[in-house]
Amino acid sequence: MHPDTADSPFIRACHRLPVPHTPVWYMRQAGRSLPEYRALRADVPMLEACATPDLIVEITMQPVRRYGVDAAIFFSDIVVPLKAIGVDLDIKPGVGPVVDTPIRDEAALRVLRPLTPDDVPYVTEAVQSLVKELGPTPLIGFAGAPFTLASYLIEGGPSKNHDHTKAMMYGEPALWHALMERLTVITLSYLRLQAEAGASALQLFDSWVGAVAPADYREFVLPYTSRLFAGLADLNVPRIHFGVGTGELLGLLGEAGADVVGVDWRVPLDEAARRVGPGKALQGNLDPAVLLAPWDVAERRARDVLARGRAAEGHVFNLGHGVLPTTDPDQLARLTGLIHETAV
Ligand code: 1CP
Repeated sequence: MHPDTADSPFIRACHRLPVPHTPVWYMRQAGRSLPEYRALRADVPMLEACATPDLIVEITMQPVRRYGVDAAIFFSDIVVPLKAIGVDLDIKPGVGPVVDTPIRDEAALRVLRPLTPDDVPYVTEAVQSLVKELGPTPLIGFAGAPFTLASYLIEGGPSKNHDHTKAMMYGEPALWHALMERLTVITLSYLRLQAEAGASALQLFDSWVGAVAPADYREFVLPYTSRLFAGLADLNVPRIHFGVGTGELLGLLGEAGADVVGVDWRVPLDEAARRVGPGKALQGNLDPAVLLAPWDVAERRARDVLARGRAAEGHVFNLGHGVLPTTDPDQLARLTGLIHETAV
């Protein structure tokens, strides 16, 4: 980790310390909304790009150069560690992760062996290069959370209702817990190696966990997310916990033990602060689709997010989910300027 990142607005906000301006970065800031990204990726499949250190570094840097955001997010995907241990999967353009043989029984679990740094040398190498190149700008490492990874593995690809996933969770709880256990071991090693290589913060993406009810979250998911955050505590890097549609789960996400809770656009930040409880910073939560409207509309909405964010003990400005591919990069440039210029 670069010594100056500790004093950056992003890391300070995560620790709920005073900041000169509200820090801002965007989920999927590196990706299809950027022409320079599309040019680099034109002839390179997604998973090949994710295993090529020079490309990882360049794509991670693109939005930092263009927008001057307060943090970089490591360019990769949540399925990269699964691919690295031998799960037969691919990322299909326009679809997302697709698993050749979905995991639906005990025998299929065997492929989910523990991950070691030797499985992902390109991740360690790219993190180390990025930390040098970024200087005082923090690098966020990340992983998919066990529930969200389980959904891709069980369904075999993106899913609207997570039917097979919930069928296993409710109908074969022993198999479910064995799968979550293995994914927790993999995810913990993967996050730790990114921090040990120099990442300044870690974000756990539980994008699809909003599909479960609070009581089921407590029984089937919380034991694993709690263990993950506890297993990262000694690293002394801020831990961010993100999900979509998690309004009813915000209290439980707070309980899971992260330093920062991500909030999508469905719950205003002042109400989210109440639901998450004390001792946490919040990250969010402008609706990404607002950036498709004219700037004056986006500006008004962004100012409202900033104002409500003051109810939180620390606030990292972000969108409620990833940048939509059709977003005009100039909107994100204007938004970044607005966040930086607004008095805290
Ligand atoms: O062809 C392409 O350009 C592939 C599109 C793409 C990109 C740019 C995918 C496939 N993944 C990514 C990069 C990516 N994925 C990042 C990059 C860093 C950044 O944020 O700038 C990150 C953090 C992810 C993480 C990720 N992948 C999540 C969690 C975040 C989220 O958006 O909720 C999830 C759910 C995935 C799965 C995935 N990978 C790709 C797609 C299209 C999807 C979603 C598919 C679905 O709807 O289920």
